[in-house]
Amino acid sequence: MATKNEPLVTHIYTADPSAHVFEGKLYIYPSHDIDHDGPTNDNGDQYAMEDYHVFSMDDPESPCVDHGEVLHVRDVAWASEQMWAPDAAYRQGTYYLFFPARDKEGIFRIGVATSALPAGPFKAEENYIKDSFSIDPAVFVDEDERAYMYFGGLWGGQLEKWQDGVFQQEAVEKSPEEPAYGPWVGELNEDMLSFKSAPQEIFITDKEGNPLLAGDEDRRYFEGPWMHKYQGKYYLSYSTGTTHKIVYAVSDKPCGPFVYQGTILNPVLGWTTHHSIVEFNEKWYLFYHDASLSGGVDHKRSMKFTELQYEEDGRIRTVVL
Ligand code: FUB
Repeated sequence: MATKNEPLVTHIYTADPSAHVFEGKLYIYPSHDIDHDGPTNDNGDQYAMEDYHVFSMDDPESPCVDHGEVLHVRDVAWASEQMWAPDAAYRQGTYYLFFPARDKEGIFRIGVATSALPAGPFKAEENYIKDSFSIDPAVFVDEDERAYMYFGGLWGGQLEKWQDGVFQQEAVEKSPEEPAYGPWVGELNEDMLSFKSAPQEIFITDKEGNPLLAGDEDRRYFEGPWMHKYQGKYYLSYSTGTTHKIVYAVSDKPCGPFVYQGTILNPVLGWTTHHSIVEFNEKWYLFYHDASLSGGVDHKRSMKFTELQYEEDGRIRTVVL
């Protein structure tokens, strides 16, 4: 049986858990952390993942089942290495696994693979999604069936290198008083394999309407976006990276602008923090990871989950672990 706030599995390291309810069960799509021989640095070279496993639980009280390897980088024609945080979606009989990886030039792109089953195995498309870049795809299918991909991550995720629409290796990071980088969003076509139009940057402001600044490291976007809808409002949650928090912002529209609200999860053990939010049987759950099982080794993380509570006015209560 899965125990709350304990690693969901201990036979392998798992990170960046994206949870969904498919066919009445909880399905989890995490990264698969492994050992590496290379350097550890701000570029994230230590996150040298090569494949994905899919997991499921009949309900939050049930054991977490490993369905095995569902996609390996060797089977992705366009990718070279670093299979980072994935997500999954369902539309009209097909399950889609969205995943970032470096292409043959070392540039992070986002690919998609398909399966008839939520537990895979998945078959990757020949090329990455046209106009995709950076990392951490999170795909949200709205009640009207329109699907949006949120993505982007700073530093190793290369988001700051795409500010002029082309990859610029030498691009410098914004200064602290400039408006912060936002995550990007692109609506997907009905085939879920391509963008309907070019993705756009999302703006996040404070409650007075001022853009969050690049130096506001407690609140500004860093990586790991997630979108969920609660009582008709769109909740964009994300990692603040250097300050290691999961925070959120709210909008009336899926593409924003979003207004910053507060903290969902305070720092956990390890540099990275990454999450997803899902409703199951009228309760809400936060899936997240930390590095407790490996004794704090940043690139060997374990997925966990806990219940998420809302205040009556829709604010999310900061999780106490
Ligand atoms: O797992 C590799 C990277 O670490 C993810 O893409 C980020 O969100 C961070 O969790």
